[in-house]
Amino acid sequence: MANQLLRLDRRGLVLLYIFLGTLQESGARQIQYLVPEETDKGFFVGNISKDLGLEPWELAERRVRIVSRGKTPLFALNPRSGSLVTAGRIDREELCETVSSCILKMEILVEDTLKIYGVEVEIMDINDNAPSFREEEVEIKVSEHATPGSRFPLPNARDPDVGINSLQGYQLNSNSYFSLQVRGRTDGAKNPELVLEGSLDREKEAAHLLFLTALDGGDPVRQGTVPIRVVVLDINDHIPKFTQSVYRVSVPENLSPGTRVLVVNATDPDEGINGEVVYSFRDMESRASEIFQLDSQTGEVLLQGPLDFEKYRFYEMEIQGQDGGGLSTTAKMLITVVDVNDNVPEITITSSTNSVLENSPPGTVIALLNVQDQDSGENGQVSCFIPNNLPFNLEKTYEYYYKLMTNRVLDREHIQSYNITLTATDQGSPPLSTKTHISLNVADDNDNAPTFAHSSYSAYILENNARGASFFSVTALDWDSEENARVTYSLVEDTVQGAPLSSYISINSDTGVLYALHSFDYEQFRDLQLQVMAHDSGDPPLSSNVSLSLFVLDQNDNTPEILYPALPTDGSTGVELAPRSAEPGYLVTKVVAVDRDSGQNAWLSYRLLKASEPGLFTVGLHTGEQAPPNTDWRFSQAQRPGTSGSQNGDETGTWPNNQFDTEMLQAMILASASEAADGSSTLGGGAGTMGLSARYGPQFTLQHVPDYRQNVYIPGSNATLTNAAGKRDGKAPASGNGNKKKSGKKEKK
Ligand SMILES: *[C@@H]1O[C@H](CO)[C@@H](O)[C@H](O)[C@H]1NC(C)=O
Ligand SMILES: *[C@@H]1O[C@H](CO)[C@@H](O)[C@H](O)[C@H]1NC(C)=O
Ligand SMILES: *[C@@H]1O[C@H](CO)[C@@H](O)[C@H](O)[C@H]1NC(C)=O
Ligand SMILES: *[C@@H]1O[C@H](CO)[C@@H](O)[C@H](O)[C@H]1NC(C)=O
Ligand SMILES: CC(=O)N[C@H]1CO[C@H](CO)[C@@H](O)[C@@H]1O
Repeated sequence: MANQLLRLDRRGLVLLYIFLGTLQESGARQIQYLVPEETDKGFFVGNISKDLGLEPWELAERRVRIVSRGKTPLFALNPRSGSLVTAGRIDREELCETVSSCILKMEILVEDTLKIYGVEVEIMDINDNAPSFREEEVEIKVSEHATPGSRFPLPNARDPDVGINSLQGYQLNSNSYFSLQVRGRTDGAKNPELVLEGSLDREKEAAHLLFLTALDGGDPVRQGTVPIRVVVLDINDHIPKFTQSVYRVSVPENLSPGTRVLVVNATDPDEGINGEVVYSFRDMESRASEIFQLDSQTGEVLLQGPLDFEKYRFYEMEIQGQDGGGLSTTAKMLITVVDVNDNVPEITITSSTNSVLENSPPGTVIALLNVQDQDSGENGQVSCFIPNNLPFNLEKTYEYYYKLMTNRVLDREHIQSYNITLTATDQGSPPLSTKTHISLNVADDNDNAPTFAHSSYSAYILENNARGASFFSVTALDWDSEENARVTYSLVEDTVQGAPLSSYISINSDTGVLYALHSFDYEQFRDLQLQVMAHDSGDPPLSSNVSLSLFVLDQNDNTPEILYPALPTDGSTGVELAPRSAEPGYLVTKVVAVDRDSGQNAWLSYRLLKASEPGLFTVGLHTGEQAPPNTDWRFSQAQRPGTSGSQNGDETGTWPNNQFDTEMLQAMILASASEAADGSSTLGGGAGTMGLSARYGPQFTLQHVPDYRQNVYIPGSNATLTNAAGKRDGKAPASGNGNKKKSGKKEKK
């Protein structure tokens, strides 16, 4: 099109010259010139002298000049060369703006002939202007989802040059999204438009920078460029996307509330609220919603309630991420709770007895128990034990069941009850343990018989006792308990002198107190052997026996009996003969008396009650001899009745009162009585005479004296005198009158 214009102009130029030639021939004096704009001052416009038909020098002579119209003259005459020249720089665009042919008219006056010539100078355009845009930068907003083919107007460029030098067209830098289309308007102007060629993706390229170039047809071509910034407007064309489709996390069950468990993250490449994601749980079961809390903005999942591995060890939740445009996506969250040793083992006594019979065989089951631990793994592995100093074993039976049983025979009398501590410990680190106690009573078995403190007892009772008098009590202890320890006393049936024992003695079955049912006569019998039985109330009962010796003690209930001299049976008084020449101290006779009692009660002393001639005769206080003897004819000093040698020679010695002396005395009596009974006695007579005949003469034999040897008893012993009793070792009598009758006193025991 530019070339076409150029061709038209050239044709015009040819026409112009033809026209000029015509003017010259007709002499119409219309002179036409063509001068380019923007020339320097003095630029040759045309040979005016020649066109006026003058010689150059005639211009001055004939006073040729340009008629001025008051405006700054654009042209001037050069009189030397006869040329019309420019008076200054000429800007066609300033003179004619966009008018395509810019012709300036002026007149030249030849004063000497007063001829006027019209001169037309056409200012020729040169490409001195580049196309330009009014905007420095253009921004175009295009929606991301604009369809290909969409058009967007672009700014027009301007070029004040004319013709070929003016704006000829536009160009767009090459790019894959946009193309340029120029639409011609009816007025010939051209409007550039941007055409969308492909789909836009804001998330790929949020803006495109294009350059629109406007070109003219000059030589060289001039151009102007404007940057076009295409901004892609976001649409919510992206769904949020979680960084993981499944979030897995393991947390220890003792995690404290408020702790962050994990962070979920969903991204959305859209812009603004289209890209802002809020998080929420979807269809969350209530138990999880109580325990976890999701921050809708940050995606942080916090623990808000306590975890308990033993209740729930796994949580599965669906989380949703939604952008401001309402698009959403989901992901899974799997939370595994890890066990921590936070449960103490538990001991459950499934069944137990609180008492076990003593003597039960080893292996008797006391309790069945079960240990448990809510924890898992090693934290839940429990072992159970008891102290090993107890007579019990703890045996594992089935899984976590244990049997507590005895491992030896128990003895209630040794240990009555046990407090068994059961300890259950798990294998966690650190381990947890629990203790429980089983108290076990050992029930009594009747395995102990009542026992008496002594193997035998001796009891004493004074003769002539009151009937029903208690004289002794026995006690037997039984180490068992209750009925098994309740002791009952009884007498083992026996006969005493043909009568049942029970007619003599009775015993209180509860207290063990013994009563005499009989008034005993020492002179009848002195001792009684009996057996007391103690038995408990067990089933079967156990018993034990003890022997008891009851000794009857003498009381002075018999009067002495004078055996010699015997009262004559004819009623006369007895006569003892003494020689007239008898010296003082002559033994006239010996009074012999006996007493059925024993001991002190049989200790006799003699006194004269009545004498016709007082002082002529005396009787020995103890001997019944009377001329008072100097010494005891029979006893050595040491043997003398009384308290040994301390009362040496005391014929009137008192009978000892204390127990010790009594016993000693009895022993001495026993000794001499035995001696008397002994045939080898120094006082000896024949057997059965007890030595009396030797001492007192042949007429004095046992027939005269009752045998009271049995009156001598040793307390605590049932020994009595017999003919075989020990020998005497007494001294010879102090008296020199060994041939005289001796007192029978020594027969008394
Ligand atoms: C989410 O993930 C994206 C992409 O990995 C990352 O750039 C962004 O920082 C993450 N946001 C958070 C809160 O971690
Ligand atoms: C058993 O012993 C424990 C600790 O020694 C004690 O706490 C508990 O009271 C006892 N139980 C009985 C029944 O005595
Ligand atoms: C005690 O004596 C009675 C009667 O003689 C007898 O039956 C019983 O077995 C005796 N008890 C013991 C333990 O010897
Ligand atoms: C009592 O005497 C008898 C013989 O007569 C004897 O067997 C018994 O052991 C004596 N008892 C005591 C306690 O001395
Ligand atoms: C500059 C130029 O070419 N001047 C010419 C103008 O015409 C006359 C004849 O009329 C010539 O003599 C000049 O040389």
